[in-house]
Amino acid sequence: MPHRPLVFSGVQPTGNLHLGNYLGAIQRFVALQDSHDCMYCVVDLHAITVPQDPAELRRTTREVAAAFMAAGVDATKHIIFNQSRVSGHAELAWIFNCVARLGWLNRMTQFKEKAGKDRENASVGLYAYPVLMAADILVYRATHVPVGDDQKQHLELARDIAQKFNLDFGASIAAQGHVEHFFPLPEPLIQGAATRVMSLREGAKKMSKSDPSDNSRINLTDDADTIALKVRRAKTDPDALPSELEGLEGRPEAANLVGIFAGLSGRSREAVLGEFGGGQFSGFKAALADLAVSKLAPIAGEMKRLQADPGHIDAVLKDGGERASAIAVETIAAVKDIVGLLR
Ligand code: AQP
Repeated sequence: MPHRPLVFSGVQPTGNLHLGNYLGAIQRFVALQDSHDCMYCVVDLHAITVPQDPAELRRTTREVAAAFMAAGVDATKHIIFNQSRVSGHAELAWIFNCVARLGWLNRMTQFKEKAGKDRENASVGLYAYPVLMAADILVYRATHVPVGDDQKQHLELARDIAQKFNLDFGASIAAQGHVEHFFPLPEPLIQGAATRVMSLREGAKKMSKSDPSDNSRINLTDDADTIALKVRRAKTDPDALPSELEGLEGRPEAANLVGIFAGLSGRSREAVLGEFGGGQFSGFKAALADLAVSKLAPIAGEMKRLQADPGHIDAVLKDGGERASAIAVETIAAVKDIVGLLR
């Protein structure tokens, strides 16, 4: 029996939500809600893999929930919640820690990038992060995961963990009367024209929350003037825009801005070049600034409105957490029986 389609994804409450998070993830969340049941999680347990100020963590957790709602996720039809409310994430992560292999985790490039040279001093949590991510998805037996391109490797690991669990416990899964593939192999949905938005200052670097330069990213909280200014100041090269995609090769900054335009407008990059190819960047940037302001400024305004009432956001997260828990406890009970843990 195939698994019921269910979408799950998460965003870390680590501050400075940006255009990359929007185009790679949050915009997709909104698009999927008409065709799927969706669960969108503020992954606060992932955030604490690096040090966080407790008061700031509470604020940014509410901010990410506000961003989901402001972008258009309907919290009454779907589930918005914060990860730490549902203990099943951490419980399943421990069991998956015992399924995943060290060699698999040693290959994770994000750990290498984030731990940097000071690897010995990184938290164990940062190293085990992808295992918790597998648990986040599989505790709901979710089938589809909309993410940016940078999460592809972690999704592959989640699939490997699901597959190994299904194989290792195959006999017990059958004896307990479950479907043969107890866990689905979750499919990454890496879609759209901008699955990897790059820094506005350096076309080879991913747009990121932790970049010290605020001009490197458009924050989801930026007002209209700031958005327009950052687009106008975005790094470009002296040549005109090409009319064909091949002309963007070796021009990362130009490629990035064309991808952002396509992502925000819902058009293909070819169509964008069809309209602006041959023209100077100044004209293209003016159109991009208008587009970015028209799409993002209303989200920033709505986020501000929602954040003025933290009690409402907390009520949404509590309600979402209760509905998520109801699904997770069933999976955890079944997993305990399969593994042989008395309950
Ligand atoms: N630049 C990006 N382009 C497209 N998608 C992106 N995502 C992140 N950056 C880009 C996607 O946003 C979702 C949430 O990401 P996250 O907050 O959980 O973690 P992250 O990838 O670590 O975010 P940052 O901005 O890169 O943070 P730092 O600076 O801490 O490294 C994910 O689906 C992600 O793919």
